[in-house]
Amino acid sequence: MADRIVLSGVRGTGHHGVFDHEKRDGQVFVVDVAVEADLAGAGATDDLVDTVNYGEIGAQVLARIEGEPFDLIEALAEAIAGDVLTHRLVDEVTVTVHKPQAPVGVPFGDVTVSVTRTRDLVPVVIALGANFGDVEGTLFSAGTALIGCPGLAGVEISQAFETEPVGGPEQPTYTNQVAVARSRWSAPRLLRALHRIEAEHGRTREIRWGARTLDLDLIQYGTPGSPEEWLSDRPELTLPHPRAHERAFVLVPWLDADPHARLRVGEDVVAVSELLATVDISGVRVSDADEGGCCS
Ligand code: A4P
Ligand code: MG
Repeated sequence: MADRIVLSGVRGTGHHGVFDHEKRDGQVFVVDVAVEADLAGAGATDDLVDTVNYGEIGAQVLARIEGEPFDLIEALAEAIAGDVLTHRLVDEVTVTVHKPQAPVGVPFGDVTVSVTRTRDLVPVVIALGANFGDVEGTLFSAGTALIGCPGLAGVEISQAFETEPVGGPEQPTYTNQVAVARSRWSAPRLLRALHRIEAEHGRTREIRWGARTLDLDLIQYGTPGSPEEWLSDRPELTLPHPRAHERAFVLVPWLDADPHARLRVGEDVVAVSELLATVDISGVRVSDADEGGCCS
């Protein structure tokens, strides 16, 4: 069950309606908004930037109630839902518009219209890595978990590549893959789901860059330059992933999954195929477990 914020009974006078007298005289509209968003971050940090500010939502709702008149409360509800979905943590919103003084022609208590809308799917890139335990089985199972993740659609996973370890203590060869997908969830919610999948595969965090049963990194969220692109330099979620552009073990599988892949590097957006020309790919080869194709 997802986290929710509910703001109910936002009230104002508007001029929405099909009849001339409604447009002229106005009447009371009442709006309830229920937002689905990941609130675990806010629960941990106690910081307003990690949640959806219900004050801002209330102001948007009132502006719509008092603003440009619509004929139908369906259209008013749709417009409010669109406004609320511009908040980047919001995954889904249900807007209910009440029109208690509507010209219904019979005695009645209330008339309401409810619409539920979700964010547009956002392209995402996830890197998988493992070098401890049953590596092949873990990566297969993690790929299956990504495909089954309710927050993801259209998951496509690259071939597996064996890669020499980069950084960290002496450790076994890695197997790396990259999944490209589209996300229904905000970046923090998606990262939380990735951490859950890691934990289900026995991942513990003791030595940074040390051997691991499974590492799932969110490399990029949103097409670079698009309004959905998630840029963050916060330690708990840095996007795009700060080291992806210099790591053959990410770039090679990513290009395999998406030949048109592009990554933001600072102010620039660079084709992954171009980035590959700038890194050493000698330690990367198609895994014996995978057939066909080669990167080098
Ligand atoms: N975090 C911040 N941003 C992100 C993000 N975009 N994606 C936070 C995922 N996590 C992100 O991660 C440490 C913290 O980073 C988390 O709390 C998370 O909220 P971690 O997975 O616990 O630790 P880690 O993986 O050891 O650290 P890090 O910095 O993610 O390491 P890297 O950069 O992933 O490097 N060599 C080969 N050949 N193949 C590999 O896969 N992997 C690493 C790990 C080193 N060398 C490797 C490979
Ligand atoms: Mg990691």
